[in-house]
Amino acid sequence: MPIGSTPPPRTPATPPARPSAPPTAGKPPAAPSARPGKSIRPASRPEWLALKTHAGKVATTHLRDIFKADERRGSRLCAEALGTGIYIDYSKNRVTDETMQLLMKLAAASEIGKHRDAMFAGQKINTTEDRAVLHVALRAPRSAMFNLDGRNVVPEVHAVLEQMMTFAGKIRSGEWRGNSGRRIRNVINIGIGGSDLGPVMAYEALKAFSQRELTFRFISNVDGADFHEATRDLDPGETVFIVCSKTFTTLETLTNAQAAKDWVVTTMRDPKAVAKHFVAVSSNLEEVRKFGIDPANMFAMWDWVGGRYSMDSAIGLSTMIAIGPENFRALLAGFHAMDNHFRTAPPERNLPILMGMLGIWNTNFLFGAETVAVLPYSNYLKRFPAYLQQLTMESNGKHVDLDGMPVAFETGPIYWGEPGTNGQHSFYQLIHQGTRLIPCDLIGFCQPVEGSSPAQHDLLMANLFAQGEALAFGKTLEQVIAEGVPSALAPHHVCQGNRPSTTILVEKLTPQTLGSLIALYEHAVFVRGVVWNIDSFDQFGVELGKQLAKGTAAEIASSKPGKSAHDSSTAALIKRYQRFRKAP
Ligand code: G6Q
Repeated sequence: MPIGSTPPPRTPATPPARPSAPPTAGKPPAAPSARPGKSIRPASRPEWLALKTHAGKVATTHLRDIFKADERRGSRLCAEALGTGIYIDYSKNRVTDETMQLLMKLAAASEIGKHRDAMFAGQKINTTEDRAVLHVALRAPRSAMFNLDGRNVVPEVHAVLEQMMTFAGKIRSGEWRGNSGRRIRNVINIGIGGSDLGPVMAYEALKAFSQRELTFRFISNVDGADFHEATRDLDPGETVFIVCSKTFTTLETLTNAQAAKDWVVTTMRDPKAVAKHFVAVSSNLEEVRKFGIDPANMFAMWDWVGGRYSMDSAIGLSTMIAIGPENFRALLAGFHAMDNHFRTAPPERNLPILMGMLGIWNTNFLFGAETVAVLPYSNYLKRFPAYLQQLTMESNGKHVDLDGMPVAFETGPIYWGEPGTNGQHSFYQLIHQGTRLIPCDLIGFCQPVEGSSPAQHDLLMANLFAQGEALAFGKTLEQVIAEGVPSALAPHHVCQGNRPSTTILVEKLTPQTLGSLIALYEHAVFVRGVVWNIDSFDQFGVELGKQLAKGTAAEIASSKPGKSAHDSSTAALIKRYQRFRKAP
């Protein structure tokens, strides 16, 4: 039994066999541009090795026994970030006091504090791209200083915020009119990845705070169906498009922006309509101008903000229009409060460090847990797991370390999830009774959002608490038999328990707490990246896809048969597609 109290099939003291070896696993290739030997290998740290040895002991213990031995565990193994409304209970993780001490030793040896301070100081910690990582400056108060190459970036951040506030105010009040003088009723964000997932997630999460008379839609996919469905029932004369693209070269976004431009110009029979119906968020002024958007209608962003860390930059313009400038400021204040907590709280009470290190424990030591289920008990957070997938997996899905050397352990786990209670009626079965270990993040709120029933909220939260309990303690054979289940069926009813979960309990879902919650995950991802000694801020895998699609698109469009540059499988698939496709 891999998860119950009996010994697991894999010995935690030896690294789990990689189920699907990454390209460089096995015989590591030469790393020409690497800087071998520059930094210590995480897995050879004495603190890492101590955790490995220790994991062997913990593997044979059950949460039932751990809880029985310490009545105060549930109120001891928890922490709160003051001023954020966020409390975490990590007592249902398979850790002992010794585990936590060893994890804190590994955190200290990895110099999390030093790396964190380097990020806040604007040092170029994204070494592969030679860039600073300063998303924390996006939510800093006007009086703060964040220096980049000797220049304080905060005034620029606030200048863009002012520009956003003016524009958002005009759309919300109806002062901004379309080309034919009509009021704007629809706001459509065009963007993909980091220029989409944050805005969609925040809009859904904070819908209760939004101006309900405005319609918000989000177009990301290059699949024309996305554009069609988002616009088919709208009047272009009442619609404004926010084209969000840091680079302003992304195929999907530019294709959709062009489709939007054609739709507006053709329907309104006026090329000048672009000025009233399009704004851009980008760091590429030249491309924005080339596309035909007036630079006065462009909101700047900077290369020191990674796409997946950009929802609190001008990429959040749709969010600001939806919830209003004051609420947007509260969202930023929430991010900032968690930044301050991360910066100042002692490691053993520091939420991002705790969550980051527990993730390391579950991934690298406790049976090599391959995934994390994010289970928000709030329907408003239905896009939160998708948002976290990008944040965590694009950041920490890396196979080489900062020196370019292959890592000798698992890095970023797979994040997935759905809101509770819906998931309870489907995939929770595998979490409770399957053979895999799936640590869960259970996220809940003490108060319902205005308008939803407090009685239903009690039921919702009862489910969250019940799930955490069931995952940890399960149901023994003795209990099953005592319930009168026939002995032949009894094993099927047994839930082993011992499934780890962390409960994140937030006072109420508000713009402020949402900001703090996101920053909590951002910094937990950072902590893991530091321990693994990887670059959490580049994304060359994503860029490969961007490059390849362009060449393939040109080939599909060409009617001339020629020698394909592709492998035989891809070439045959393209040929077959060309035979049956509908030419544009
Ligand atoms: C995020 C990634 C990626 C990026 C999109 C969109 O960290 O780099 O998801 O956000 O590819 O890029 P643009 O904003 O440049 O269009």
